Amino acid sequence: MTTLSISSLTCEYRVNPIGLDTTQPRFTWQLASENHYTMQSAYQIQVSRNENSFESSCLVWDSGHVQSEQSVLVVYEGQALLPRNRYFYRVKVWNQTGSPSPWSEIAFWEMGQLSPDDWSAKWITPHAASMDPEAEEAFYLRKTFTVRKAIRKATIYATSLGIYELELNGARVGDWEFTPGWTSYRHRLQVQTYEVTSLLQHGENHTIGAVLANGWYKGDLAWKNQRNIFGDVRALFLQLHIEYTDGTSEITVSDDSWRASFGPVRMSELYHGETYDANLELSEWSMSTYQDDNWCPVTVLDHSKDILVMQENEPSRITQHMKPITVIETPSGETVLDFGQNMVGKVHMRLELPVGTRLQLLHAEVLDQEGNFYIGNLRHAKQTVTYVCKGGGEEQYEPHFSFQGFRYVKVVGWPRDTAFDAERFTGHVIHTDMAASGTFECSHPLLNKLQQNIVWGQRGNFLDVPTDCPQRDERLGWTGDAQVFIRTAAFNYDVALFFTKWLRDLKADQHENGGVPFVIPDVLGPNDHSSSAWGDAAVICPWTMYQIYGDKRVLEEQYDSMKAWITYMRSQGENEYLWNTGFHFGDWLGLDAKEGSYVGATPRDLIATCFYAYSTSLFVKAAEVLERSEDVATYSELYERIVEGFTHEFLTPSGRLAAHTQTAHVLPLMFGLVKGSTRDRLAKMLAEYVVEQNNHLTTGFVGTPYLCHVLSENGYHDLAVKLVQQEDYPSWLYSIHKGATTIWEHWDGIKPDGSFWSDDMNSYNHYAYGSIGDWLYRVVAGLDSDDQQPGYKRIQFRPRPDSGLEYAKASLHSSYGKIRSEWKKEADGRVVYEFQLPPNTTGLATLRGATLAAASVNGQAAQTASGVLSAAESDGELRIELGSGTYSIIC
Ligand code: RAM
Repeated sequence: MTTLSISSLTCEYRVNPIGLDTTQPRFTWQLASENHYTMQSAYQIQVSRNENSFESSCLVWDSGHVQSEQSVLVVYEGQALLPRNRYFYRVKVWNQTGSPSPWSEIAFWEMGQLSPDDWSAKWITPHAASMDPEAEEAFYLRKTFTVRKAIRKATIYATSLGIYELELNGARVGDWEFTPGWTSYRHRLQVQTYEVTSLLQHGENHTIGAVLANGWYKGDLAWKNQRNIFGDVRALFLQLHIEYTDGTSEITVSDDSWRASFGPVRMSELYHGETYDANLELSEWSMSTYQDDNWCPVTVLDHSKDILVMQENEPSRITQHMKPITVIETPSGETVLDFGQNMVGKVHMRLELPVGTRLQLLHAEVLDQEGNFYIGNLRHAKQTVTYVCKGGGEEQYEPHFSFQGFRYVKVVGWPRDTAFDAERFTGHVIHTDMAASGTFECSHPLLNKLQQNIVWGQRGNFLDVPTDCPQRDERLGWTGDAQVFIRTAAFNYDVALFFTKWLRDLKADQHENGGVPFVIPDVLGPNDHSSSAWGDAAVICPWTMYQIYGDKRVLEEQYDSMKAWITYMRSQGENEYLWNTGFHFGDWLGLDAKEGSYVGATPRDLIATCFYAYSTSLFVKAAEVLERSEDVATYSELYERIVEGFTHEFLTPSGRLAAHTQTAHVLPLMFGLVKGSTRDRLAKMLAEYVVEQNNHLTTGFVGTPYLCHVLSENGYHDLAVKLVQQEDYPSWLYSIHKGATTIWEHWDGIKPDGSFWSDDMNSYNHYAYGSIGDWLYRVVAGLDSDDQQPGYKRIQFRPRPDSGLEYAKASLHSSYGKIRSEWKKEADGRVVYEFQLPPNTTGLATLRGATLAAASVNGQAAQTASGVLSAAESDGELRIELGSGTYSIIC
């Protein structure tokens, strides 16, 4: 009897997405089966224009029976897709014995606008003669229109220069935050799609309204008091398509018939907070009954439509509500809410205070040594929300166009005669609404807390762009930070779309000579040099997307950008195979830095040359995947030369490294630049450097992500375990003893004596050192991918019960379904492993020190257990090839 069925259908990584602009969308499905070792041998996909019929006359594509194991990102190859049309699809598969599944449930996707010709909307902004275009206030824009027929479907496409919120007939449209998100606005601007049929059901007259604030487009950005980086005029761009039940349709657009006004949002800036005067509210302004006679005209702005792309990643949303855990009266008499967690988002308040009460909320990450409210590390970012009450009952408010990074909120202006009520405040957590995908847990409570802190660091800094920090006047898409953290990020959340979008921005902002700006979107340029390990994001990130999601399209899209970065590096050095010139961030914040410097002691030319080699090796792999054989040959040769260049410059003939830091040893080992006895020697030296520090690290941004990997892989796993379990300074767990609930920028953000690292660059929410998460998942729990069959089509289980722990477990929702890798030590010395592989995958479990004779799989002999494809011992390891299913292996 077959139990084969299909469980989760996605199109371009999303469930029933609307507003796609790819003309070759890709489908992914998961198989469900109760049998061990279930593989797909063939599939069939049908796509229909009609939800209720898959008759051939309705089909725009029938793949037919395709002999293939592919169940992830299968490319649509049917008729040309039309803008705004909805398509319905279903999938059927056959397993390896030829038994079919039933047809899946029906899923759909909907196309968005496909070309500049699909737009008739105009960019609109208030007329400068009546409203100051540079005003701090948010603009309110509105338009009333009439509908006389029964509506079948209504869809809004909208975007803006600045950030916007939409209302339709008095109701907020959608629950997305900070639309249209942040892209390289000069080249690319995302359009959001909203299905609004239900908001247009009653009456003939309807009103669309939009509120428009500065956002990333023209507000303060970066630390140099820069404004108007992308442009100096805010504008709205909107098109509403209404389809009637009689088959006709109508379009309403942003044009010069709209009206504009100021309203209650007096000031709103991403860094600085928001000022809202409820007495200025325009009651029911987005209803058709509202009189807008005193509103101003708008004018049409000449701005490109060629930059418009449909929304590419998940939107930002409020994903969690947090209540204060306590109210603190500080030594200096401040009233401070403690939310118990350094978070990113905004505070929602429910107030019942007299008219005119001016309440201020200031946001901070930490309290100072004395326990007072501390905002020194925010630099120029004010993070201040001011609300003026209108009185007369309960009023609710949260800022619209500003987010804050905070754990503590100082409340100023609460009336003396009213008892303070903390229950009236709720923290709203906001980030890109990626699906949570992985979990890691072990027997060490502080390591579990570390894992939680890493996840919170990711949540706070994945707000449309991977930012370094979410609180001070920075919050930028630093390439180096993104590069070191991406692999960890891809364990905790599904980041496929998030990075696909960001990489397109990287490509858009890349310099003509291949150089990569320090931050993406680029707001620090023009800058004619790039830094190693930062610019390498151009290669490392697409390659990681391929490893984790098996996504070849990302490689195709980024291929020229990857190549351009290699070309850039090649043109930099005094000789072609060494990068020994120019500015680099080096081993940023390494503890072996000279007094007063941010740059660790590892020579920058060594770092640059190592990354030059590494990126070239990844580029060769990408060229292999895409079958660009000429590039494979050319760049393999280049790689060999760089390795020679590295060897010549940095290694002594007897195999010692000319630089004496931890990071200098980590990089060549991690990137495979040294082999044989040189490798052993470098690993031994590295171990000695760690031991010399009394088993502590000295590494910065560049060495830290790889340090434990390199130790574990070269026979010093015990040392890696000691390092990660250190609790005193400097270590990962040290910060937890100092109260950290996120990852800090500096190992000594708060020093052992309780004082702070200086104000000038001290973030308490900086994910870079959270890159240790990757080692916890891949090494300690042993859940890893295999580049030969990427996207977890083949899974490598390499658990390490010799990690000084009683148990460890990791899980991951991959494109194929759930994967688990767990181990537990029993009192009698046995180790119990649990592995779970989703259908249509296989895996190899490599168990150190285990023997065939002493191992059982699901209670049976290893070789004969159901689902086991082979089992053999070699080099002191037991290797078991597994088909899909769940296995309990006792050794
Ligand atoms: C700091 C950022 C970032 C780092 C750069 C070099 O300003 O916080 O983390 O990548 O410097």
